[in-house]
This record gives sequence, C-alpha cells and structure tokens, in this order.
Amino acid sequence: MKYLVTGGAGFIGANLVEYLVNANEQVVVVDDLSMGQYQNIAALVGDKLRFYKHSITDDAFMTELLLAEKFDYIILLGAIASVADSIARPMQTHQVNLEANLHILETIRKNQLPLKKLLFASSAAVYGNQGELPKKETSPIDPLSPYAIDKFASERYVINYGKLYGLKTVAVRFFNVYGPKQNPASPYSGVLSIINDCLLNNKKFTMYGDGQQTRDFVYVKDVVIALMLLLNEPTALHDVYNIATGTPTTLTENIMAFEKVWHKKLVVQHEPSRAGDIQYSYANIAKLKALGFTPQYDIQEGLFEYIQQTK
Ligand code: UD2
Repeated sequence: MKYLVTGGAGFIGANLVEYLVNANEQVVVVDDLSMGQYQNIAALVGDKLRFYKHSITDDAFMTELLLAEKFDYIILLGAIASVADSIARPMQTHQVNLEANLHILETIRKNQLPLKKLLFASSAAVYGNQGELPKKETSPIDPLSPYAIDKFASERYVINYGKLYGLKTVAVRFFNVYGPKQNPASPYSGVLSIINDCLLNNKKFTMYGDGQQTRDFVYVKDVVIALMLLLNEPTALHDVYNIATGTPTTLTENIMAFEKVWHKKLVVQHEPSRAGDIQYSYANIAKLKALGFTPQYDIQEGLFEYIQQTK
C-alpha cells in the first residue's frame, strides 16, 4: 500500500512512518521541517520512504504529488502545532492548519482520486475549557485559540467531505501524546519531554501552577496503533475519535515517576499557571475501545520505555 504522511518528520508522524516502513509499506513524507526534524526519519529514507521537504501550503506541489502518486491512504499530521504561535500569527497558521488541508481534499474530490481512507489529526484543544469530564466526542466544544478553531474546522471539513462527496475519511482528537522523537528543545514541546530533558541535562524545570493539574498522557506507540486501527476499520468512517488512555494523572505524579526511573531529584522552580492553561483534562475513549483499542502502555510503562530510549 502507498501512504502519504504530511508532517511525517514530526513527533507523531515520524513514529507512524517508522511503523509503516517496518511493516513494508510504501511511504511518502511531505514536511517543511519547520517543526519536524529530518533526523527523526533520516535512517528510514530509501526505497520504502521518500521525503519531500515542502510546505503543505505549496498547492502546485501538492496537486502534482497527489495526481502522480495515487495514494491508498493519506494521513494529515502536518500542522503548526502550537497554540501560542497561532495566537501570535493567526493568518499564517490558518494557511497551514486549515487551507492546506482543504486544498488536499479539493484535489482529491475534483480529480476523483481513488483513496482507501484519509485521516486527519485534530486535537483535544477543540474542547477548550468546557467543564465536562471526561471529554467525550459528543462533549461541548469550545475552541479558544486560532489553533483550536482551525483544528475543529479542518476536522469538520474532513468528516463532511466524506458525507457530501463520498470520500472515505476519519478524524482523531489527540490528547497529550508523549514518547520518543519529540523535540525537547522546542518551546512548544509537551511537558513530559521537557521534564525528561531537564533530568537528562540537569536543568531546572519551571512548574506552572500547583502541579495538581491533570492530563491524559498517551504513549506515542499506542497512538500509532490507534491510527492504524482507524485506517483499517471499515466502520470508522466520517466520524471523530478521541485518542488517549482514559486515565488522568497529575503533573506531580508524573514528576515522581520520572524521578524514580532516573534515580534523581528534579529541580523545580514554581511559576503561576500559564494564561489559558486548563486545570483538568482527560478523555472518555469508549468509542475507540468499541473498535478493539486497548492502550498497551500505562503511564509507568510508557515513561520507563521513553526514558530508556533517551538515556
Ligand atoms: C496541550 C497541547 C496543546 C493544545 C492543548 C489543548 C501539547 C504539547 N500541547 O497543551 O497543543 O492542544 O493541549 O488543551 O501537547 N507545564 C509546566 N511546565 C512546562 C510545560 C508545561 O508546568 O515547562 C504544565 C502546563 O502549564 C500544563 C501541563 O504542564 O498545565 C501540560 O502542558 P503541555 O504544554 O504539555 O500540554 P497542554 O495540555 O497544556
């Protein structure tokens, strides 16, 4: 099978690409390396993996690629994955996080490209600060940032292109994904990769808030399994699925778990909560579980494997 992965050099993309190449699939990655890192996939580039350093906003390039390749599966992970950047540059992030995806959908529709399925990566950010917990796919949405607005709009385009034009599509909402290949140097990295980096390099960790905030941290290998399940499951169509574990943990609990595996204390500096931070977040994953998904890693197992790979 032939796969297109936009954002395939990024954190989640590169983990998916590694899985696909190891499964002997043909993969094409488009990534402008603005957030992704070539080193994430460098060792895999070859007859099974082709890499194009291009922005997904390059419509002419994307059209040519889609017409030439006739992909079986398209996974849209390419994005400016930063809430802060979307607030600073709403127009530019909109072009990447929405318009580029819409252009891909239009190219497929206008040219009636045969496609087994297209999957779009949305975010738990669409739920915003609505109080209901755990977050179900049917929970109220409240996209607060340009990032969340574009994720929600793209998600709806993808689902409704399925319903309106017969494309086979599905969307997912990622919760807090962690694991190897996330760039800890990026200011937009997830908190667990920042904590790990602080312990690895004896740096001070800045804790925003009281440490009692919860998140639903899901290991990237479980995310890859969930993505493959949704691509291959015929009933997962024109719909959206949470990807998480269904279990919340506090920041403080995670710091303690890290310290146990690292056998050292994290030096913590306290700051007030960041503007717009939410206190409690976790997912109901019953919908994904009904398709047969069970997370293989609880937080202890995930952190242990992650730390072993970075040591
Ligand atoms: C996640 C997503 C974000 C958006 C949001 C929607 C990541 C990296 N970010 O943000 O893109 O989808 O969910 O709700 O997945 N923290 C510290 N110190 C640090 C960094 C973070 O204390 O150096 C705290 C932070 O204030 C927050 C928690 O750790 O309370 C998690 O932060 P995060 O940036 O990893 O993820 P989150 O859920 O805020």
